[in-house]
Amino acid sequence: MICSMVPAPPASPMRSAITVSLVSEARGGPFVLWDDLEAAAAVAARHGFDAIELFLPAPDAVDPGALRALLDRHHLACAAMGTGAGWVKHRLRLTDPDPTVRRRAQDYAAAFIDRAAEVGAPAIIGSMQGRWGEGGSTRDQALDWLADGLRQLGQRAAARGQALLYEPLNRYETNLISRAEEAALFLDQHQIAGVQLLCDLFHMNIEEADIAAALRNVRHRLGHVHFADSNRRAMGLGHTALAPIAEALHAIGYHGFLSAEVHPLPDAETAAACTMASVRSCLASAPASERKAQPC
Ligand code: LER
Ligand code: MN
Repeated sequence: MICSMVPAPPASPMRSAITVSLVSEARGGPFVLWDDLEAAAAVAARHGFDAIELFLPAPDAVDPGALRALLDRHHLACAAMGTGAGWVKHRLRLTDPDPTVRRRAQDYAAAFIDRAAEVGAPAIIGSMQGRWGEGGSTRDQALDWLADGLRQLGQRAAARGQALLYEPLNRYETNLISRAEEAALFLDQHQIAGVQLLCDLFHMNIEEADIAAALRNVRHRLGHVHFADSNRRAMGLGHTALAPIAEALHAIGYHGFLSAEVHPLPDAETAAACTMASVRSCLASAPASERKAQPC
């Protein structure tokens, strides 16, 4: 089947996005489009995406006016901005045992929140959440620092009309919180306002017993979805069953982005086309359907 032949579905509150990385240190990471923002926007628009999700090397790496103009030219939104450069370039984490490093991590993430808000987007706390145990920190200490950091950053985002997105990561990337329901409970118990969950279907494939049930159970906090198949290729190129996930997203009235944070395999064009085909099948799906996403 040729992915581009899948017809556009009826209007849905869920929207499509594709990732763009300008961070050379993240080379080999799960981003579809690389290095050239102008070219990436053109590719995203050509495939019919609603938005791009940006992974920038610094909060001020792109001029917000120029970025807005580029987005407008291609009728795209900015779905979100990742803060991961704080970790991959500067080794900054919200749970570092050194209070000076925690402060710098807060300031760095805050600058991303401000820049993202200027283009109407939320920032993401993913790898900047860190881990416990390094430098002698306990899990409880690290979770307290994470709660403090998310609370302050969530307030900052809310003051700018945005949510902050907090992303549970799989066990190989963090030892803090890896499951969506545990993450929602953590935010609820600490009464952390202004923070929504980013559920990455790749991490969930590793950590959750039932991805669709987990999505239903965090409906009150769900703000963004990284739309990836089991092998972190485009949805449709692995073995994740899309139908129950689509059914859950419809059932909870999810109205955020389905954003392709996947490897550009076998190449970026195919990853983009397969993602769009799967997004369309998700948007058009009958709730009870048990269909797998159409492979390309
Ligand atoms: C990393 O695995 C990931 O999923 C990113 O979205 C974290 O920022
Ligand atoms: Mn992710």
